[in-house]
Amino acid sequence: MDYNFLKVENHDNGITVVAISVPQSLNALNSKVLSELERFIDNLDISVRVLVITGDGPKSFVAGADISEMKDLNEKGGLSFGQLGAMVFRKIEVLDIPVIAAVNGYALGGGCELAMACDIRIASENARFGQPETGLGIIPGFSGTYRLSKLVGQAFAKEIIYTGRTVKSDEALKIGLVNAVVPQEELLNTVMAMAVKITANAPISVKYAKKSINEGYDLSTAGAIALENEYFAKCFNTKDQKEGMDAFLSKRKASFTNE
Ligand code: DAK
Repeated sequence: MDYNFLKVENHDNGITVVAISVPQSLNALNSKVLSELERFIDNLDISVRVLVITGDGPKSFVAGADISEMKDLNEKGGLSFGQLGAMVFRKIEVLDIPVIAAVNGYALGGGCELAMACDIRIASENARFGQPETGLGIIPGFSGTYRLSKLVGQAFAKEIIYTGRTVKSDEALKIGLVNAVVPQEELLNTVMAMAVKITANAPISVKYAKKSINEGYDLSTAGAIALENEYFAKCFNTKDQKEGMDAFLSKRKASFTNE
């Protein structure tokens, strides 16, 4: 499939890396880029086990939503632009496979929001996070008020959003916005090693674990426990559960078939 703003690498170990590539704007997201990202997500091959999202080039993951496109929007236009981004990011969040953000530089505004829609964030030392929207006369519009509060708690989310300040990678790690920080030259290798570890496990288990964590988060304690129990039980319908346990008891490496 052809893309103008995405560079896609399909590795034969079930890992796909997609880089947002809009060099003239530090990979800012305009509606064409968002629509392309949606098409890419909708057409992801069933054999892909882990998706990695990164930014093209050494400087920026995504420097936000495209300010030149947003500048002249009215309320109706703002609503549809916000809905497009929010919908694409939600598709990423609920994908059946884990999505890792390899944050290789600026992750501002919509870039921070894109990273937060991923399951796991690994940042390079030069990564810079932030939600600078209040300085532009808007608020985060791709679900950033919600996801940042969820990830780092309301106190930090409010401070970061009200001030619009930049969060360096070491602070992002401290407040739980990212899982790890590594030197830039090690970023993709680190992410790929993590992805390989995930692909060694039973795909259905990884999928149900993701669904249980995501869907359980918005439920009551009792509801979340009941939901986990349902997904746990479903695992026993799979060949991979038999294989995983048989392999353990036979002291051999499991060979999962995603059945
Ligand atoms: N949009 C458009 N162009 C951008 C851009 C952006 N977000 N970020 C950078 N660029 C462009 C610059 O304009 C510049 O273009 P030229 O002048 O070369 O033509 C080029 O990229 C290189 O940028 P700089 O020259 O500024 O590079 P520096 O290294 O000096 O600075 C920077 C890098 C990332 C610190 C700086 O570019 C910067 O502050 N960029 C803006 C970051 C930002 O504010 N991002 C948040 C955008 S707002 C909503 C929907 C969505 C959103 C909100 C509401 N609804 C409508 C519901 C989301 C909003 C955002 O994400």
